[in-house]
Amino acid sequence: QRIEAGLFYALANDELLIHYQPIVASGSLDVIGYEALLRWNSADYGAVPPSVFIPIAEESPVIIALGDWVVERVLREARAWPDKFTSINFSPRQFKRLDFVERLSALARANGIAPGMIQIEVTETALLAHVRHAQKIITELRAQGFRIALDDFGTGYSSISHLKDFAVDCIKIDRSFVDGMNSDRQSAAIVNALAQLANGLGLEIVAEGVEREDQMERLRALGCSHLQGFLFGRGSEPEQLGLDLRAQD
Ligand code: G
Ligand code: G
Ligand code: MN
Ligand code: NA
Repeated sequence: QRIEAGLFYALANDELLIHYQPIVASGSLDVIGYEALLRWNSADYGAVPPSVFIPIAEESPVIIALGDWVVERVLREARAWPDKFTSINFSPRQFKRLDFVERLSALARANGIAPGMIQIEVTETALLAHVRHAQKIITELRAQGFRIALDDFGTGYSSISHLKDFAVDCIKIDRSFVDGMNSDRQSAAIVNALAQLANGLGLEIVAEGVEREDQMERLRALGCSHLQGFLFGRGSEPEQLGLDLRAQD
């Protein structure tokens, strides 16, 4: 397939990069962490969004090489913000790599990053495709001190029991609920219920897709501790984050 071959080419020819999108505390609006988002600027196809190439990569061995590249790059770049956490997306196919946890631990150690500053994001739907293996990997990751977030929570085949079956640290409320908050009662009620549930379970909660002030105010009032979205930043290369990377290396 062209995209698959294109990704191998991209890996070899430096066409990939990571954008970091801020996650803020809803009270102070301090940036407390970043989500790492993979970007592909292809010489042949232009900017290809991950929503296009990740699903294709997941059907191919290239997902393993891609995941290796992302982890290596992100942990190297995250040295510039040791006091903030970094959240990395994974598809559970990437957990199939036998030394996944070991490799992540080794890279964290080599870069002097505390595992507690690294958060792994996975979707529920993806976990359900590989329940037993995913549970094993999540247990191992948490034993090493890494954090786990359930991404896009509330979409797909969601169930509150997943919060019990998969020991996670954080849930990320899908942006469709944030979008709907002002137009339908259901979305606001769901956000409110999820925030209460998270607080009751001692989980962190991040509301995604916050684009406007009124959404921010609303989410604060509903008890969301953390916010992410274009209102606070779209995501940019590390050089644009206002951090002095020259202090590194
Ligand atoms: O950035 P964008 O909204 O286009 O991302 C689309 C999807 O791609 C999101 O669901 C996001 O979780 C996923 N994604 C972004 N970066 C990575 C990555 O490095 N690895 C994996 N597996 N998925 C990613
Ligand atoms: O599935 P996941 O949550 O990992 O997807 C993250 C994607 O959501 C990123 O690719 C990013 O581009 C996109 N995103 C982040 N903030 C916003 C926002 O405020 N509005 C919209 N429409 N998309 C966003
Ligand atoms: Mn995500
Ligand atoms: Na999400």
